[in-house]
Amino acid sequence: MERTLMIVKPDAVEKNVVGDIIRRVEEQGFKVVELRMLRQTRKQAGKFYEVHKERPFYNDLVDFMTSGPCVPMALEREDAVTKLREVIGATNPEEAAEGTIRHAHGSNIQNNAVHGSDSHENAQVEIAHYFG
Ligand code: 3AN
Repeated sequence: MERTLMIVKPDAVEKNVVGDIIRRVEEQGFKVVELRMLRQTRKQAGKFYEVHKERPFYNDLVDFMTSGPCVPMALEREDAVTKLREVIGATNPEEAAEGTIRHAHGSNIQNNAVHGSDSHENAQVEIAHYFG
């Protein structure tokens, strides 16, 4: 069993699709093991996306992630990190495969409905970021 972090981002919370997104991951065999709703401070969101600090979209990304509440959750299943990335789909919703969460609910490359950890190591750091 492995754990990964998913965040339902502010755009998806605003669209009232938190429940649909949780249903989609539960249907794929994930167990929700931690969950909360919070509106992040700029400091929290900035730290979470620190790896993107030098990218041109960093400030807009922090604005977006602090624009409303988000719903981080820790999800557990076998091969969780890789499997969740499949269920979420490509970063750009226009390139995300049919049936993926970003295809269904993403608006654009920034407002793309959900985050999923990209490695086992980052998953552990990201889960600790929200759940200690
Ligand atoms: P992913 O979330 O698919 O792992 P990352 O880690 O490259 O993608 O990017 C983190 C977040 O930064 C994305 N979820 C998205 O919200 C935003 N982002 C990535 N690339 C761009 C871009 N070219 N323009 C605007 N926002 C972006």
